[in-house]
Amino acid sequence: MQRIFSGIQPTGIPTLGNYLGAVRNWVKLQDDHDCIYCVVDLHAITVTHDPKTLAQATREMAAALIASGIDPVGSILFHQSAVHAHLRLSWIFECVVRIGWLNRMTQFKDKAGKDRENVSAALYTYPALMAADILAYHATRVPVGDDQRQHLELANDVAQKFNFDFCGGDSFFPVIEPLILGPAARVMSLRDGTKKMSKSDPSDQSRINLTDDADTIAQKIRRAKTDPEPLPSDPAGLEGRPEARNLVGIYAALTDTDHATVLRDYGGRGFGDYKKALADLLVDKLTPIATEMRRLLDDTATIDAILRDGAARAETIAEPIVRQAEQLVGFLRV
Ligand code: AQP
Repeated sequence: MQRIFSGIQPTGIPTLGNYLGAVRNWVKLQDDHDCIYCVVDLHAITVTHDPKTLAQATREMAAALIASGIDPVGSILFHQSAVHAHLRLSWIFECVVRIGWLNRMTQFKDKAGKDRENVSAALYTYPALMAADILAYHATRVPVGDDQRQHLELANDVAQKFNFDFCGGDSFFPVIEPLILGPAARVMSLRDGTKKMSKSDPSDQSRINLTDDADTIAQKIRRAKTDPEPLPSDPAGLEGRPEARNLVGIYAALTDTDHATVLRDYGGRGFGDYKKALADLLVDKLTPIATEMRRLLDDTATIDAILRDGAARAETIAEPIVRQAEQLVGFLRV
């Protein structure tokens, strides 16, 4: 079985974007892959964070993943800071990655914005840690949203350069294949169809959180930005209408169909009707997850035990791989 690795930052309650772009696919992949899923708390501190809430946010993210269908027994679920192999390999990769490669990363440009001189150095080198997260397990398939495609290309460049520099071209680190699946690989903000939906967006109205109740979901969808035209009857008519495209993509993803199928049913209709149907569908799909998440969070000792067990199992896989990488680099072992 091929090995899957993917991670999610405990930087807030997961959004519909995280769910449709990543987590829902993680759940499906468990059937026929060896899966390792990680709450990436080391990544979460690359931006300003509150140390008083990080541990609880990590538990909440683990609960959200289990409530969404991640099986912590059949798969491995753990938090990144508990397995030190990630950091050891990340340092090696920081020495392999070239500044010119990091300069091209659009996520850094988006997150740093105009305050570039003032963000952490770790936000800049984030893709080296991400490459280490995956390659410490020799994982070959990485399910992510479309926003992470560029980071995975960089991870492959890092692996290739490491193999060339330290292994005479042998493939010690494998090639990673991004799995970018479904019609909602990039869910956009409800307030601006050109911006991705993010859990740390300052506007709560821009996103659906997995814990939102039925009234909140209905209200956010009702207020979602749209244009004055009715829905088109085929996908070509979504061109230049980012908000309409986003709302259609969400419906398609939730019903496991595509834009064309949704537009066959709703083409020609106004957004009033469509938004009502979309809100009902969202409530139907998300309410069971929120309920299960609340139940799990009543027993934090069990969540902690799951993460501890996951970290021990993850370490068993990563430790020999990272030790071998250290040997290839030439560190003295005494
Ligand atoms: N809007 C999105 N549409 C589709 N997929 C998305 N993902 C994130 N946003 C969308 C996917 O979710 C996984 C976990 O993401 P992350 O938490 O590690 O980092 P992120 O991509 O930076 O997500 P956020 O929600 O935007 O977090 P913040 O606000 O903290 O930066 C990834 O696979 C990602 O592709």
